[in-house]
Amino acid sequence: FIRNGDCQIHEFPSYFEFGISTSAYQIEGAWNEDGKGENIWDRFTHEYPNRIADRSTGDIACDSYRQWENDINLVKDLGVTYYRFSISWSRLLPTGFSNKINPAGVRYYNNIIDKLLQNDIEPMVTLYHWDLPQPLQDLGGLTNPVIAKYFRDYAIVVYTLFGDRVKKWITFNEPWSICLSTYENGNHAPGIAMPGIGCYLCSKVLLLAHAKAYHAYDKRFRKTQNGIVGITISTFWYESKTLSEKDAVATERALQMNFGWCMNPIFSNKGDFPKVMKDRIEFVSKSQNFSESRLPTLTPSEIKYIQGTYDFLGLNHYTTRFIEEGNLTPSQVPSFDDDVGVKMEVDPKWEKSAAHWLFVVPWGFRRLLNWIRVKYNNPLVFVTENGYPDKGELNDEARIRYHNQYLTELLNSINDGCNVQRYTLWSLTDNMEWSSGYTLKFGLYYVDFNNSSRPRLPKSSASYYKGVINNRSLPNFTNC
Ligand code: GBH
Repeated sequence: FIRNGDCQIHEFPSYFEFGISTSAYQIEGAWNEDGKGENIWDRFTHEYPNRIADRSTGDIACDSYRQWENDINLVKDLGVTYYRFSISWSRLLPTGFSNKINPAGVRYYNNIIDKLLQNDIEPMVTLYHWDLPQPLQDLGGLTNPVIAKYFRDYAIVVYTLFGDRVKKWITFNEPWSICLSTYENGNHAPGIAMPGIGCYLCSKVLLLAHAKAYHAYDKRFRKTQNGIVGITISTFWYESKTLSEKDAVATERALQMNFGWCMNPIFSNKGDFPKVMKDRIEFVSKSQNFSESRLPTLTPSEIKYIQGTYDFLGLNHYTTRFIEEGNLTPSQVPSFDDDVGVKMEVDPKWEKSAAHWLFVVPWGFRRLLNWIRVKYNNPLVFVTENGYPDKGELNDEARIRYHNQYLTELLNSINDGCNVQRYTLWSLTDNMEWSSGYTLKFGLYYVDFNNSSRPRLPKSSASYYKGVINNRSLPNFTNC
């Protein structure tokens, strides 16, 4: 399904925009200052230091709560036209509920938004980048359907306060990561491992929460504010390891059960979870003696309510795996991996990164973008993250190579007819990489975390990215 030859365009089209991204918990710090409430990452890092690679926390992180002005100067210096950041729910609503708004939180995000606009940088705001207010977790977090309503209330507060100036909204960052890391393997806060059960409950609540926030915007804000609302979904690319029918079927199932899981209900014409996913989980659940599928049903009215709730797709993409058919005989113990039933592999020739999960496979990006074009009727795509982890080198040649190769494939995808209009590099500065703490660095700017004033220094990749943005083309365009 890749259409044309390579190399028809070397320059990014005039409509194409470059941006840079961060998230609140990973950069802000000031976890308990000026009225901010506790969130699940505060609680998790404080209570279970062992579960973070370097026993660190986001208590100070990059100190961006104080250094936001400097950070916007760094954003400005790159020459990007927009900045993707997230709002900390509990900085704005300390208890998570919308009856009490924290004025210092309002001030903080107003300052950021105003300063961005003064510098001709568009704010692109994520409502939920993994930092749920702790009181909502105490009620069951994203497995409790009532949280969908509280998320809508939070979204309404945010639209009301900032929607006069913010015109691009992302409801959730990465449902797949939220559901699996939180409730399947428990690697992320609040660290609840309920394999084969928690992740599916979470996905339904998350979809309803997203849809409620979307409809609220539609009904009450779109007319006056004139912005757009989407969701960011992440996925690896999965490539069949062989040409066999069996492996091709397994590969499609892997794509459907990872990416399609939350993509289908929102972006497909029919809505609902993918059929192959429903069938497989129902079959495995029954054979494990459950009375019904562990994947909750979406009722016809829920399907209708969720379907079509997007103005764009936010896509996070980092890496690729090869797929083979797995052992399809269900084990006695439920788990997501067992439900998917495939074997995932990497090619030993693929270049490694500092993260065990990330291999450099640029061509997978183009395959993915084309698969989305074909399967989902060529939606408007904003790439909301793509990044490379290393140990923090200032002369970060490997990061430059990674981005140049992935951007080459993005250009090829545009040439193939994919409607990709934005590329957002992850990330502005080195930051708190969740369970990996400060052991993995994705920044264009180095941050000295041993120095209490957290000085920033540009890496080589910062000038590389500046050059791409300024020239609107890639150095050493190698695909020709
Ligand atoms: C993004 O997730 C996040 O949005 C961002 O906050 C983060 O800083 C960035 O990536 C870099 O990681 O250890 O084998 O269980 C990317 C998708 C999903 C990648 C979970 C790592 C864990 C793999 N992530 N995955 S594993």
